[in-house]
Amino acid sequence: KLSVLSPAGSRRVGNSKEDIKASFLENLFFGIGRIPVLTTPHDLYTALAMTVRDRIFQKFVLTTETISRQDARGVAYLSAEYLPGPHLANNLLNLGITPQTREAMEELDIDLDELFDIEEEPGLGNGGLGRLASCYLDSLATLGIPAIAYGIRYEFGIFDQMIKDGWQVELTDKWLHYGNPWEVVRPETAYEVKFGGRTEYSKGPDGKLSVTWIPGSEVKGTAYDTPILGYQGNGAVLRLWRAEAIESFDFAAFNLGDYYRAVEAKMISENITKVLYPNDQALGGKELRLKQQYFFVTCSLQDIMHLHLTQGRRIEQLHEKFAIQLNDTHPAIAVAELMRLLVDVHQVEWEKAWHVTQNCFAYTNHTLLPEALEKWPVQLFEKVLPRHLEIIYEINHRFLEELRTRYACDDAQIARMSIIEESGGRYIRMAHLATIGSHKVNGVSAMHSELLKKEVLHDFAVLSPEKFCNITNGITPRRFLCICNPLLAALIDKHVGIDWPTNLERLKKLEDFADDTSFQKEWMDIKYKNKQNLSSQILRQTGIELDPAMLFDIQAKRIHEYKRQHLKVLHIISLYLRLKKGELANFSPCTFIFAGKAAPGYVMAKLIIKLINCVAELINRDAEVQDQMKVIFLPDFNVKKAQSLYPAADLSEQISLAGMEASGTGNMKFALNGALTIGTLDGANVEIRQEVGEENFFVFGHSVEQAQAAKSSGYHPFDIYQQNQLLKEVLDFLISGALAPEDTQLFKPLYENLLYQDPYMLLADFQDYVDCQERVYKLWLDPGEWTRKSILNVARMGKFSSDRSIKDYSDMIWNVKPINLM
Ligand code: DL6
Repeated sequence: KLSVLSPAGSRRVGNSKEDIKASFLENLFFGIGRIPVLTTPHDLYTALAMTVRDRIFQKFVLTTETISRQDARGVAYLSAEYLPGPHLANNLLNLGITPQTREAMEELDIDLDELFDIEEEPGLGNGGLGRLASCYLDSLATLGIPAIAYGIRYEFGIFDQMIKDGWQVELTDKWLHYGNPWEVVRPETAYEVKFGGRTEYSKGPDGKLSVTWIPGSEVKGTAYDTPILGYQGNGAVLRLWRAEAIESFDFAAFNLGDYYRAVEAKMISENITKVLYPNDQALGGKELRLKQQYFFVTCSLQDIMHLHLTQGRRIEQLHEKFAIQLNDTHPAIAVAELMRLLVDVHQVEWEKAWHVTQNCFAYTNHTLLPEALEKWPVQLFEKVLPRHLEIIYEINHRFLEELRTRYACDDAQIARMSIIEESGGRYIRMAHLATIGSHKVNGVSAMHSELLKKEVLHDFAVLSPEKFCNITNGITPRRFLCICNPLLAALIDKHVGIDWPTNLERLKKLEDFADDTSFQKEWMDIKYKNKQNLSSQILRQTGIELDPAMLFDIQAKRIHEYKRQHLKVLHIISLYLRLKKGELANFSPCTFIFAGKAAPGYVMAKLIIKLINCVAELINRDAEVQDQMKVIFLPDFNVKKAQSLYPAADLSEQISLAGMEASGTGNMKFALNGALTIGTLDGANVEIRQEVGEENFFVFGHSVEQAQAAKSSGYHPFDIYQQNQLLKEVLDFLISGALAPEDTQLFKPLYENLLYQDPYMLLADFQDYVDCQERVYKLWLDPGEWTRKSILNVARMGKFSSDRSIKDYSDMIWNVKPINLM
């Protein structure tokens, strides 16, 4: 009887303005015990969130029930990071009830936009990788593919960024401060997690050897579920694990009067999910990080097995019902853990268990940067996960044996491919473990996937070419157009029809209007309004006034040397110096906007932030250039801020050194909102340029091959410095004292790094970048032509919908199909 729980007729899930208003007031009263006159804005937000949540649950329960009835094959997405962004506006959009909710709130004198502003977003990721996971979850739900996304419920997500005297200051994130109305805790969905200790071997009566892991400590992982509603329909779930003590209170210790020790275990256990590591491309080698990874992986695998077995299936069939995706190597320990669960706990024979494991897992690589390729010191591993080390040795032993016997590999190749790195200390290479334990490995853009096969995983790709494939990243057009740019979305609705959010290729129809001057005018007006909105936000936040008529040139992403924010700075300084000397002929007044966080321990990245702010200070105060240029560093870049930056950009900066950016997804978000791109031939830029047309994309800089050739023939940045007068002036300006009069040596580390090493080849690309920007300014002088190109960019972005990426994963890797809700 309980299964007929869909209260379809209830007001609680009704979609009319009246129903929404009534349930909002009910939630305010019964849910949080308030009456309208005594509420805080946060109460109002929570009551509305509860109102929306009721409606989501109705759909969610239906989806779950259908999946279980149809016994459908599903996806488990394992990711240590998610960046969902604010939920409220997204859920309203997906339920299709934004207009009536707005009206209902208006009748109560409540401004819906103010409630949107109040929401704290879950910052459970560092950048592109976490946001990609959230876009994919949105698409999985929208497409109706049975999916659970597993991760960690960090109590403190990515730090909040403040700028003080031009420097980044990190503040603790407080996303859970006022509670989280979008999640439900499932105390009964909890699993035990062991750490440390030792293993014991014993022979059973049948003569078989069995292993027991005697842990040094144990904690429990409890599930917190956030239902994720797809656009107009189905649901998926984001299941995040929180670490808790198995017993939160040690009565024995308490009775001995040791109060501190009585709660110590609880504190130590909870530490595991306390905080997100804020490094986006570098490995810490920290014990707690390894514990975090193992913690969420084992909870997730135990949960998957539980779901599988409660459906009455055999454990050996796990791979028939679940495709498990490893989002980078952060969850790669899953390969050893699934083997442990199958062999040690479920007594499956090794060969059978390995078959199940390899057929369950697929691995996505997101980086080629050597410092981001995870490897763990064997010693640390042995201390935290002794049983897993044994299992990894066994996997490796069998794998290397196969290399010798079946492929006749020589010792050098065997050493290169081994899971264990032996040079200068012993390490476990997680990318090798993930590759060997998976049936598919993919890169995230065509170029990255090729480089992956050529470089980082070359030996593996030669031996098993069929394992490797490419799935170019994508973004959800619901959040990154419908929600963030409602004016443009409405214009598109009018001219293309309303089904483009789930069929992004439909945008092609916009090509018909690219030359239509009245359409161009509407297009330009919308961009102008979006720039006005951003300007008021920036005025509020920084006190700096902007002119929306200027070209808005934006670079928003993590601060990293390979992304080359400092190349943009060198360019800005060159413009400034030339303007001051009256030498700048082809220039269009420009506002340069930067946003992004630096890893707290990344000294050079933090110096780049300081540099941007010093340049901003100098230029914004110089009356002579006031109406020519402005420089802004917008603090605390997050999903919410991103949503106002993308629609306001005229020019998107995607200027990493070719071969460094695996894909990029900001590049797609800017272009989908009508920005033209200036970029290198790196990551997904290459495919964006192919799609939008070479003539609608500003390309510059060394290609991967050229950069590699330049490096291998001996790259001498100092020679470039000496030969290029403008570049020399710009670089010397860094240490002239003009930027930091109180400390002329401040930027010397940056200056010297560029002159004598320049690992990301800024100097090699500088002149080409300056020249390319001149072409940008020339085009800006022709608003009709600029707008035509902007329209064509949007029209041709269909490929970059995350729905396309998820369809590719479904067909090429997961072999899953949408469920049928009928
Ligand atoms: O695939 C998502 C995103 C790409 O768009 C970026 O180009 C890439 O840098 C990023 N990779 C990482 C790797 N982190 N680790 N480890 O964040 O992935």
